[in-house]
Amino acid sequence: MTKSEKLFERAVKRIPGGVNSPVRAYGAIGEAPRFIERADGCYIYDVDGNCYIDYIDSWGPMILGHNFPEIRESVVKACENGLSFGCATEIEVEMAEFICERIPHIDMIRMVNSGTEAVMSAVRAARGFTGRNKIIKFAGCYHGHSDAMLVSAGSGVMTSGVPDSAGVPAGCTQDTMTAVYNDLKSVRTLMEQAAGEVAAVIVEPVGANMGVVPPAEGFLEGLRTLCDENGALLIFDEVITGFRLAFGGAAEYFGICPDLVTYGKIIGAGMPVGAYGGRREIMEMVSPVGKVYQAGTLSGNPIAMAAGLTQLKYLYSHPEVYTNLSEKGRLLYGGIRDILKEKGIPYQVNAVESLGCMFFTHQPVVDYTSAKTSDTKAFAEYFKVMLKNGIHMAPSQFEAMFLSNAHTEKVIGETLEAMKKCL
Ligand code: KE4
Repeated sequence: MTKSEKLFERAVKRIPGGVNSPVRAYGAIGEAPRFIERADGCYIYDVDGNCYIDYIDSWGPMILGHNFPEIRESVVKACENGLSFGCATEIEVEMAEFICERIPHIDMIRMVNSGTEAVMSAVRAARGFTGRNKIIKFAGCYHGHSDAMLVSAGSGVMTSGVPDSAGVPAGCTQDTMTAVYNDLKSVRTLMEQAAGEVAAVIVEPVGANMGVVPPAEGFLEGLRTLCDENGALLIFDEVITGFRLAFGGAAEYFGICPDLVTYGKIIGAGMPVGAYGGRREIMEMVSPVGKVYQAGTLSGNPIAMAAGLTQLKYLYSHPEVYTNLSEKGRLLYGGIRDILKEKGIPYQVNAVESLGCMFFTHQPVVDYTSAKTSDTKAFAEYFKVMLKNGIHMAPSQFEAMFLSNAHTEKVIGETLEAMKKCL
């Protein structure tokens, strides 16, 4: 038995499924997950000494690559002053100012500890601000595991094949309505059905939890218009796209102004950080200044802020990272398309900049239903041979590949060579 297998045998006795987040369990793959010991740049190393080119990148935070020196040093330095005070600190002000002064649609921002918390809080703020209860989300989009969002969710929920979750009372989801991604008509119908009751539409501006599904031409603009016409707020869930597609995220990349935005992942550089922000009149609804309660012991934790702010400052002062990521995306996803063409395999490749994935289906993937036509068994076999060839990807068809600035042209070439062998 490998060390990973031995660890997994122990883990399943004491941790549900042996993991602290379901998708890590390789449930869709059918073998023991690799237990990781360390990571550096674009490489990750498991407890058995195997080295892999990493395309999980901790699900997005490691946009500069693992173990980035400036970030590591900022964390070590911050630790010398203590880990947590439960009091206001200067670096929280710096973080808020840094974001608000550079992202035009954010007047105020609140730090929390995960993307789930960010979404849960933004939804509550939207309901508090509008005095309405209904929320429209999209099938296949994943917005964390708060009760109201566990309806036709993507990511690990989709991977598990369980459409929703046990333990969520109907009362928690009765005000969550599900539309079809890239289908404005489905949104308009829901707006008409619940006229005057919709607090917000929440959307992943690029779907990345049903695999990668880009917004169709006019889709995001259409959501903006529908929200304005119906007095609803538009929430961009930018936990994945935030600070990745551009410093200003998908809002900047597509030129759409949401009313609220949620962040996670990159904002914490691998430390537990989420955030939600937006127009002052909405954010001033949030306690202690407003009537929408939201709190957190470790929110704005100084160590996490040190990591996140260092990463954001680097990204802002090195805009070439974004042009690099664009080029890396073209190399990788364009290379996959070339391989499929050469081999006459009609699988689908969806990508937006550094985010992308290959769907094991012959039909275009534009939403949850078309994503689900993918052959997940074929994906599992592909995943296993790619792993054997030193490529570490998300263990699910319904996730994204995350490129970092540490992935070189050489490494992308090696990845494509492995794909040629494995497809
Ligand atoms: P967290 O609570 O996991 O920090 O964020 C929830 C979340 C919210 N919104 C979007 C768009 C997200 O993608 C996520 C979490 N992403 C998944 C990856 N698809 C996290 C991986 C996991 O669940 O282990």
